[in-house]
Amino acid sequence: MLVLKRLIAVVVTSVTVIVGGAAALAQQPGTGQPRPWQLGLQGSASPVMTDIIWFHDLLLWVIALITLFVLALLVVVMVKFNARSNPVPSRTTHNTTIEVLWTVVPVLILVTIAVPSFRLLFFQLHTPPADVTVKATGKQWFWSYAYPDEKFEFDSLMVADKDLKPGQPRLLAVDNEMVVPVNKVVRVLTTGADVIHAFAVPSFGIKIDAIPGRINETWFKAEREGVYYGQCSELCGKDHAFMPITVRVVSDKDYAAWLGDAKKKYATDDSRPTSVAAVEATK
Ligand SMILES: [Cu+2]
Repeated sequence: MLVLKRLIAVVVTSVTVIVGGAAALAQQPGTGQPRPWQLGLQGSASPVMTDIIWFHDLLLWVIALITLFVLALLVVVMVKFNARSNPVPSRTTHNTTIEVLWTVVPVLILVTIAVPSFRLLFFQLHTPPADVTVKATGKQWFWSYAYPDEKFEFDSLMVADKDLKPGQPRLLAVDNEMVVPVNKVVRVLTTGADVIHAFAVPSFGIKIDAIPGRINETWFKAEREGVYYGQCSELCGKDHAFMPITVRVVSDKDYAAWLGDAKKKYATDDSRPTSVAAVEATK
């Protein structure tokens, strides 16, 4: 018994130290970008991400309770039914009640999980009528954003360490940000120009492959103004880690002003077919 007590004491102490230390180090999760020593998901800035966080927390409770229950069963077995305290073991092999229970209870738990899981899946996959459409093309190794309704497109490249301005996070900031209005449904179309990339912005709860030769679709509705960062999330070559995504969410007025500027700044010459322009650009 002494050994068991010491063992329990060691386990309890180490769990307390680990959990306490992690909690002390862990910062509140940032919204829009990660924080050093952050635990958990990034904060939510969209309805989909709010639901993802809720579902994640629900699952955490379910998993924790099941794990504790199994641990308790194991401890009971170890204490009550070891060779010393229970020298003559029972020869029971079947118990209908328990067999029905351990089949039905897990099924009920899975059904309880499945209902909110499918609801979230449909919420993510069904794009509501969009206010703004942005096409994000993954390229080795940067993103291009096209606003098809406004007829312009621009490239978005990572800011090198030496050029970072105060407040710009390393490896996440870009020169030309994708800009969208606040509280509007933004439809994001993704494709790849060379290999498979993936467009992901954690605070919006979106992550979708950008595949050459096909268009994928996802959506988000940013509920607060601010700057939100993401990264390419499909290993796409040597500079995969250096093609971040920056989304700036602004008011309707600022968005209209940005659109006006952007149309001039990124104006495409419609008189030439784009393929010819692209070939000439490489010369
Ligand atoms: Cu990529």
